[in-house]
Amino acid sequence: MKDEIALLAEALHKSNHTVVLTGAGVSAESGVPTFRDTQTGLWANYRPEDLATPEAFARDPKMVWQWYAWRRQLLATVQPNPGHIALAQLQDIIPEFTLITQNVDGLHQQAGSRDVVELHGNINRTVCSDKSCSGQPEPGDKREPPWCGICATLMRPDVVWFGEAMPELAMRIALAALANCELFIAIGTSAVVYPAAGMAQQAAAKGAIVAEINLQATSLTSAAEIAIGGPSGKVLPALITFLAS
Ligand code: BJW
Ligand code: ZN
Repeated sequence: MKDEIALLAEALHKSNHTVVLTGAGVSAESGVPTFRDTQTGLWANYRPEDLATPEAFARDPKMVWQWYAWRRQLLATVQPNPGHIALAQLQDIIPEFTLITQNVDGLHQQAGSRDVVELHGNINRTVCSDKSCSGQPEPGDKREPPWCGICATLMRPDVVWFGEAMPELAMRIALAALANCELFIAIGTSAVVYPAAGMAQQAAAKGAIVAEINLQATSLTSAAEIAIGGPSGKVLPALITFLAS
């Protein structure tokens, strides 16, 4: 692993613009279950893929709302881990850096990362199901989900479900960065969910070096010039130490 970290450090030294794409694995060491981990307790019988859809919300809004409420409660108890902190430090020691995350937990920002491109939204924000409406619930509305104070439509978490488009601005920034970067690093993502899953290839097509940090092999591993098998909470701080030495 030491040799790969040295290779990645060298690639970072040479790169004028680096894009990092993160997934749920980066938050795993904070105690946030990865998306495709077995669900626990109350949710053991549900596949996340069956809950994170507009169809599930239309069918049973209360259940989907309660699943998100459960996840928000869990997030309120966790902290950024050394991997998040190392990525925030990286931003300050290399030239141009774009951090794109599929995570909705806000832990990169909590760790100090700036201008994070949130591809799948943020679980701590709530929006009206009518995306053209900027309403919020009336204070004290205890319904699950609460209703929009302007148009009385159901509120929903501000996240991207299957079949929904990415936030326009986030996607625009991400695509511009992919077209310009010299190094692309995928960290802690299974790379199965598009469009994020296609980003390594998009960057490579424009000439970028592709690197990966993951506990397991993914569809990206064989095509990556540098593949580091290990937990991001250990690999990323080791990388910072290497860069500083
Ligand atoms: C560690 C670690 C440690 C663990 N250190 N590593 C066929 C081809 C192409 C596309 C499609 C297709 N069929 C359908 C589609 C489209 C669909 C899609 O991609 N489906 C696939 C499943 C096939 N995509 C969409 O629908 C997207 N929208 C779209 O395409 O819109 C088109 C459109 C355009 C214009 C108008 C309208 C529509 C939307 C996708 C939205 C995904 N949303 C979710 C939920 C977000 C909200 C929430 O959190 O509830 O996003 S799904 C879920 O998966 C979540 C995640 O961000 C995302 C990715 O998961 P991630 O981060 O990779 O996590 P895991 O759990 O999969 O992997 C963790 C990894 O970490 C593992 O590899 C571990 O080994 C590793 N790991 N510990 C390092 N310590
Ligand atoms: Zn509304």
